[in-house]
Amino acid sequence: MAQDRLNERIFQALNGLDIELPSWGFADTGTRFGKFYQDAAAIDIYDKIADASTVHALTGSASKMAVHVLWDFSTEHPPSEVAQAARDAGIHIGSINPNLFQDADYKLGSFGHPDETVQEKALDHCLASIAIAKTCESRVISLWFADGTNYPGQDSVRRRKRAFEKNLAQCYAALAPDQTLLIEYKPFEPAFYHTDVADWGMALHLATQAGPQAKVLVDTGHHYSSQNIEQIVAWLLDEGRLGGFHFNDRRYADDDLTLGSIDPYQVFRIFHEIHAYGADHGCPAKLDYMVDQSHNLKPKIPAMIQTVTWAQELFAKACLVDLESLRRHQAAGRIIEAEQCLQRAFMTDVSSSLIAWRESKGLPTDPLRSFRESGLLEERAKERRARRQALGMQQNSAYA
Ligand code: AFD
Ligand code: MN
Ligand code: MN
Repeated sequence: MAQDRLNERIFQALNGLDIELPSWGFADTGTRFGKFYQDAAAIDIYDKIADASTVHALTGSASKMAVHVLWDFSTEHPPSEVAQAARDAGIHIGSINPNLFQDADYKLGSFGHPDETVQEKALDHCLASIAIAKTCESRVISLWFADGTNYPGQDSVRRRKRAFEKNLAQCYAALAPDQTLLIEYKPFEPAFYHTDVADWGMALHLATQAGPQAKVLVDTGHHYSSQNIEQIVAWLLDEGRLGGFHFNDRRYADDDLTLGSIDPYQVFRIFHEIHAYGADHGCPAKLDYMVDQSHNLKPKIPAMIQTVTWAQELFAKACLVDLESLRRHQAAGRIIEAEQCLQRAFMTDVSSSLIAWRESKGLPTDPLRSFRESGLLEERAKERRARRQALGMQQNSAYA
């Protein structure tokens, strides 16, 4: 394909790609075996906004930041103030994430808890989160439930299912006409015998029961290693129930590694399904692309820049699949030729188109290098280290 035709296709695709960053991805995180603190990690919501804004300023494709209600808002930093601070920084608040897993009351679940008063507490928190979304002018409330059990016989799966249906219906009734309720599934962790919303079928059922403004959120790390994620994406697209993604990569479980770091071809195949759907329907699917990653070892801001630029590159490659030839080969059963339509697009070097697109937007041609040369990481590390000392907070570990 001629370079100008390549650029035209890729520019059009990238102009429609906007990836929401997670506020929690900029703060210190760890595993149950410990936390490796980083001097440059965000201390408060305003640091997170500054860091997300930096990623957007350098990549041009990250204009929103997801927030976690309990971690990002407080009486001294209410939603209206945070939302304005985001706008002042050139980004805006994206999805609102209730926290239905940390409170001790949720030990036996939230929406599925055997005690109805705990279910009501969880429901009240979700209703408050929907109100926060309205204050932040956010269209998306994103629900993830840690609910489940650790042992056979611990609780009734069917009772819990019906409790979810009941509580989701009440959440749904509080939505504004322009809001979407995303229901995220996860096969296990922290529950280890059964998780109430464990797979895409359960999430699809709950979304369908709730109504047309409820859709499924596909977290790419929330699948068993052999699962065909692009098949799930194709089904949900075809049902009009794919709400969006939490992007990350995994080697073994919900590892929250950098998108594309383990299996970039799988990300490409997911993006191919989205491009093919858009071509068949004459317009791109309206999806919320979101990152859900926690970088315990990598420096946070560069890791998010790496995530967004990888997503741009794979999204650009996926839009190059020759869909007409692909359909002809599929219809004729020409397996190798059909497969090569994907492989050729995946192997296409799109770097000069990415550079041209970035230049057309006034963006640095190499966002990671530009960040490295900016000195921002060292500057924020120094400023935040001093602030942590003044606040008497945990300093960085030997692995900063
Ligand atoms: C954890 C959960 C889930 C959720 C995220 C943010 O596994 O992915 O979306 O936290 O709450 O990663
Ligand atoms: Mn997630
Ligand atoms: Mn997860």
